[in-house]
Amino acid sequence: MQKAYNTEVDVVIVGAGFAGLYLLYRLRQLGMSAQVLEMGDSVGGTWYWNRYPGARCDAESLAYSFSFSPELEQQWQWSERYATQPEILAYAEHVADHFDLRRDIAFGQKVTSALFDQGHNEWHVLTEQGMEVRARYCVMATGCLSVPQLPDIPGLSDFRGPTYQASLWPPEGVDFTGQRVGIIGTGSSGIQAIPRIAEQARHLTVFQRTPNFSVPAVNKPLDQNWVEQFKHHYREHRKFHKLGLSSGFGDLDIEPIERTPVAETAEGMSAEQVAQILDPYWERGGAFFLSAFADTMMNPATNALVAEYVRNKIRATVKDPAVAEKLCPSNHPIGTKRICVDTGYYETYNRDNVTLVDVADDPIEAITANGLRTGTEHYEFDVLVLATGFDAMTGALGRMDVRGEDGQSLKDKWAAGPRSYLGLSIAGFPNFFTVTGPGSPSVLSNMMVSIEQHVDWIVDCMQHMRNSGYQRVEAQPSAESQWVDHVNEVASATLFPQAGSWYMGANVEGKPRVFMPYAAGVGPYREVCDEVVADGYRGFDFM
Ligand code: N01
Repeated sequence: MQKAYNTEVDVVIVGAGFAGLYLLYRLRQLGMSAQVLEMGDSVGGTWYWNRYPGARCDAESLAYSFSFSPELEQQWQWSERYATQPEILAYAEHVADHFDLRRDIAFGQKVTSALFDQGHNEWHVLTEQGMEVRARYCVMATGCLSVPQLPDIPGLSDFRGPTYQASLWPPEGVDFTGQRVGIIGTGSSGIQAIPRIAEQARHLTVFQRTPNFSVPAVNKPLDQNWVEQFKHHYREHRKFHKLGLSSGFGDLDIEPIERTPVAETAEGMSAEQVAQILDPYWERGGAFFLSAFADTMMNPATNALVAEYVRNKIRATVKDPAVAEKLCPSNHPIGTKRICVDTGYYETYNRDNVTLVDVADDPIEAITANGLRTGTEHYEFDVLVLATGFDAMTGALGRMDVRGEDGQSLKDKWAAGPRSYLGLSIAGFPNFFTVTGPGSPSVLSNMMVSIEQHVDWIVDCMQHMRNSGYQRVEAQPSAESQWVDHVNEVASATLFPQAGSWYMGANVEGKPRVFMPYAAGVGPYREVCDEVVADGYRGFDFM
């Protein structure tokens, strides 16, 4: 039975992932009341839903964790360099229990609308299940990759065997033993799932439309002596993650080191010189690989050399040269689609029970009752797995009816792409905040670092309003426009807009092509947010 919930609170929070949990914790400390509405049956957000085999984080465990409680960070023991989904979910549950957060979370509640009542300066939030909550503030902690994107392939419902979606994986897991499996999608989810499914399945056919760049994770169990020493320096590590240019990722050593790129550029270097610099990064593993040269994401010449280095690694790993060539990405600069971090991905194509089908050359025409048909062939399988991604960054808000001042709809406002001041606040939507929204570093950063920074900023703003007796805060349209221009300007100085990525909304039919995150890094972004506050909340109107 659903427990009684709070119908009138100071803050209604949508989502009980890490953002919703930390926000609830902070509000309690301030003595503000809150009600969280969560679609899932437990906490954890992305880590609650994405239970596909092989799911694990691509940021190191000791960095991908909350920093707000020294007690929590000392107490929680991570077991591997990159934590698995079950371990991260257990961590989220531990946080919820340890801080007694569940009593203000209503589970199984899908928010359908959030409407601003301007007579009372409050939000009225409704769920599909019939809950209604009124609150002074509404905070969307809905995540950036929380709305699965199904492929627009004819015949999906004709398939007679089971179909599993990576981001809606059954909690009890799936046993592929003895099965012929087909998988569509070779982004981060597919690249993590493929090696694990291949170990179990009788046969795995991978349908690849675009190859992605992937670097080895070099995952390993954590040595607890090392962890103990690392934790000794936790405060300094956190400082680097929050203020540095590495966007909160890091390449963890016991002693915190501000790692600067080895070289400003690779332009003009020979392949051998480039390899000399990149080899130690490749051997250490992880996405930090992209930080070896300062201009990888800005200079096509450096980018091309780094990309070729990875292609040569693929060629050296995959035994069949024709398969290796199919796996070599060539249609986007490295890093402009989120770089993948894998365990044994390319090696998987050396297995006898794995076939790679390039559906860029021979497009998928339809899913059939017992497999999939391309222009030239029919492939049979018993189980279909979809790892086809998300309607990223704006997907969750786009599916709700969010209305601000004068009934203005957020969908209309964002029809040509998201507009937001600092990725935190939207002009025309008073007392409404987004955590890690478009226009902030968000998906380009370690999400835990960005979540904590946004939540702290939002809670400080609420506290400022309480102390000053304000009822209402809203971004100024001119501040919002200037910020949107600045976000675009920063993006256009990079190579990011050259890829048809989900960062650009390119994976969703009809979605405006706009580079959504802020690409300047978490340190510079934090400085801007702090300056805005120091300057009397520049760009905000209070009433
Ligand atoms: O999704 P994606 P994802 N026919 O959009 C293919 C985070 N994440 O879930 O590129 C054929 O990257 C599509 O092909 P194409 C991380 O930020 C993190 O894998 O459009 N193929 C592509 O190959 C990541 O970037 C972690 O040509 C179709 C794939 O599906 C983000 O989530 C783990 C198709 C989608 O790839 C999204 O990753 C997992 C069609 N009709 C995810 N439609 C870690 O922390 C789509 N595709 C490690």
